[in-house]
Amino acid sequence: ALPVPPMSIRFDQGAGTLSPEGPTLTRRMSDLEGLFRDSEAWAAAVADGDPIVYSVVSSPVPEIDRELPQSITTIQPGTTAGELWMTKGHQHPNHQGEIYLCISGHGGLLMFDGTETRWVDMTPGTIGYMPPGWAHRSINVGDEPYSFLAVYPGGAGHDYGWVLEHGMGQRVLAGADGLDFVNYVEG
Ligand code: M6P
Ligand code: ZN
Repeated sequence: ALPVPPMSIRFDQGAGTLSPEGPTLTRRMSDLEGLFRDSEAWAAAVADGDPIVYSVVSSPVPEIDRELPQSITTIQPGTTAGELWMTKGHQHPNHQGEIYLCISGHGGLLMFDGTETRWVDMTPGTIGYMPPGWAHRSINVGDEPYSFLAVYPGGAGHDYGWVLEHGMGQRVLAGADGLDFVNYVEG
């Protein structure tokens, strides 16, 4: 990836696009293998149309050291066997920080350092801070799409295996009376 000049970047909320744009990513249910508590319900959702769970549009700022890339993630509302739709979640291999700014909808930021979990409620205007060493996953807890801006060091990277190996400490289910937080392993 080549360096880019100083620039402004516009987000079109209606279209969900950035201009100028960089890579975009669409994650369907099949991309979230091994992450939902109920793997049979996950497989049934994959078989039944494999819905889009979230998309990530990026600016053209490259993911290389000393650059500061940004992306906007939009998670659709939904549940799989009660578990709220979410991102895969990842750890930064070299333990670097990151911020999220909620743009629209209602979400939550689940963080896990291997021992403790933390939850940040995300409504428009909220900035969630992920310190170095805290794996992070975003969850749509509302009934409309949840969108947030991410800003992160270009060399941060994405370690998805860490989450498959360690989990995220907690899972977030849609309860009759709000959110239900359950232990990751035994659910
Ligand atoms: C945010 C940032 C991105 C990340 C995306 C989706 O936009 O943290 O770096 O890729 O969320 O999350 P995940 O990579 O866990 O699927
Ligand atoms: Zn990250």
